[in-house]
Amino acid sequence: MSNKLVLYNLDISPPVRSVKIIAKLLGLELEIRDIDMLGSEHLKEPFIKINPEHTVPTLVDNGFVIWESHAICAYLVDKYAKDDSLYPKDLQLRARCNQRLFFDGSSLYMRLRDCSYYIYLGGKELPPQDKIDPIYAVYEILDAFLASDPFLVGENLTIADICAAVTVLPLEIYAPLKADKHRNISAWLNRVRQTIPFFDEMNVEIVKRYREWLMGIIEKNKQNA
Ligand SMILES: N[C@@H](CCC(=O)N[C@@H](CS)C(=O)NCC(=O)O)C(=O)O
Repeated sequence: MSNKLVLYNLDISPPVRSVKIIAKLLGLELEIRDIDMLGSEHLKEPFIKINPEHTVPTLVDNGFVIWESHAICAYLVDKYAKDDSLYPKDLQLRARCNQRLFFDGSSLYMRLRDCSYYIYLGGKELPPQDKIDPIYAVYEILDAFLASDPFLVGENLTIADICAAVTVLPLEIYAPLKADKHRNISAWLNRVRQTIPFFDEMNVEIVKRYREWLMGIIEKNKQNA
């Protein structure tokens, strides 16, 4: 493969990790370019010229720019996978996969973002119950999706499983899964881990560091009060 794939990166970002996992599954080499968000590099040129929405992940494939992790994952599989199992071409399977991807982006990830921004914007403790309840409400839906199938789109792992699982891990910082209520989610997470041998390696330590970093921000916010 002669194309150079450039990925604008932030290690703690779950959507970036989904892209990295899918690229690794596809055997793609990425040139990683870190974006210093604490230094607001994402809000300045040249990054803003590449992606006016100023988000990571952003991928550049031989001059073609695409951002929004779910769109990137779909593009990478469509372009580079040897078969369509990670993002089925069958119309109804693809529609279901898209539905689960949009569910991740609009429901799971937005709740994570909401809690994290609560801390970034000065929270002196973990987010209050009115931010936690919506996470448990969305876990119920995810658990129901997984009641009849091993993966989110039936029998096989797709990009929807990867994106959603990568979001659930840091969501657990705020709302741990409950053994009695979220059995399907827990079993699915184990299945995703078993199916992708490097899944834990690419997630566990960084989520731990993310949690410690958040706790550090809470401590600083308390001192600045
Ligand atoms: N739905 C987007 C979310 C991307 C996103 O919000 N990324 C964060 C980092 S985790 C970011 O770039 N934030 C900077 C900003 O929104 O200005 C995706 O899946 O790519």
